[in-house]
Amino acid sequence: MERTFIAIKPDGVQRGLAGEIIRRFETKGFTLVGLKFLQPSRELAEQHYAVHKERPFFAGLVDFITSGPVVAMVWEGDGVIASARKLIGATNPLNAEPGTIRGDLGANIGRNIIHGSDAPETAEYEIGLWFKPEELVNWTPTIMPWVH
Ligand code: FUP
Repeated sequence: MERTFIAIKPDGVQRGLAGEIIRRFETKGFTLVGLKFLQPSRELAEQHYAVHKERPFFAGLVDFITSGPVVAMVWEGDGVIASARKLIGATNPLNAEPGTIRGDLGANIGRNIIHGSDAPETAEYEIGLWFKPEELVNWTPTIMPWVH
């Protein structure tokens, strides 16, 4: 079963959107297997966004993601990596379709509320970066036969 890493960024937490965002993943039918609330260290943020380290927005991005608490999660389900990206919407909330999290709730590329892994390799890397194996719960909700 596929897993992806999702983080509600400091703007989403500060705006009180955590419950709304978690609800969208739950009602879609995905399974929560990891959840923690933390203010990321600079080291963690720099590792998380390592692919962007040469980009002009990197320092500001790290400042932002370390500026307050984040809800870090691992969600599981068939095709969850690509599906989560669809639920999240385009990187720039101004281009994100209505109905998506960024399209409905965000208005600025630098304050785009949520992160979701973009591919299986990044999902594996990010889950390993943010969670220890024993922090992930292997379980199957009894509702699953009704979803799939
Ligand atoms: P996404 O995968 O949709 O989160 O987007 P990217 O990995 O391309 O970018 C990571 C984060 O960098 C985005 F959430 C917002 C930030 N960013 C900027 O601030 N400016 C840019 O021009 C591009 C990305």
